[in-house]
Amino acid sequence: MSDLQLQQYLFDVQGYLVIENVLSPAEVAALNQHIDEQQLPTPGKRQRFGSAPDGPGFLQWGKPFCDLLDHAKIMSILQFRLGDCFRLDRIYGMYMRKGMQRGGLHADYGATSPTAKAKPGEYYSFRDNEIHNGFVVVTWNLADTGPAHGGFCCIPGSHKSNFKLPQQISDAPENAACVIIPNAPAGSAILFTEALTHGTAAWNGNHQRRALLYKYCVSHIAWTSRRVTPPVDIELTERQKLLFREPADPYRHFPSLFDAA
Ligand SMILES: O=C(O)CCC(=O)C(=O)O
Ligand SMILES: [Fe+2]
Repeated sequence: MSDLQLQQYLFDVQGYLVIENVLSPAEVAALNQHIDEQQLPTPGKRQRFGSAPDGPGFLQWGKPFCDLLDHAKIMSILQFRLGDCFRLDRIYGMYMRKGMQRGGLHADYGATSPTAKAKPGEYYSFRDNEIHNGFVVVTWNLADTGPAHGGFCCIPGSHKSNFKLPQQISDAPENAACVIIPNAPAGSAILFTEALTHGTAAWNGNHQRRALLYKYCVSHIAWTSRRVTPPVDIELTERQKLLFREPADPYRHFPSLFDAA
């Protein structure tokens, strides 16, 4: 079995995947250096930086941020759920310092999504026109995250759940054995479907959490009516430019990203 088949199996079963050593220590250091240069306020009430839409967000901070848009190690995994035609929907960075509290568990699609009409404990039958998995996030870890520190947390397999998240788990995810904080060292990428029930665990690390989140949609759906715009004066490849296109029907009005590669 190829590595890709293994990744496909695990991504399908778990709803997320951690790929280690995608970025070298030098690449991680370069991205962190660019972030340092922004002189952002100390993380506190705010956990996010460099968000877009609107504008290009942190992509404007340097080419290394743009190189991640279609990094070779992630494209074939994005293709599992998004097919050949997808677009960049939004981006933001996350930073946290010791003592920062957790966020709530959530899912954007499926039984636990805010728009689902599922009742707790009742089987939720999916309708044909429901969007389940059209949205995949790539989180680039610029600092170690995992059970000892905090960071991204999720309920593996929950993207396939037919029942709404029970209130007990939502109230105290830190006490629920089904909620895990995957080990994801600096230089790793976490890919997850937004149908997965996930969230942010409290940060206990002595170091600052730093992550860059790139969120991709199948080409014909969009999360908002606002768009990430390409950075100014940074040269993008033809394939990277496609990621900034307006939503459109795959193939007919939105080209395959894999022909241009
Ligand atoms: O990495 C995290 O802390 C979770 C971020 C999140 O909730 C999301 O990307 O939708
Ligand atoms: Fe989320």
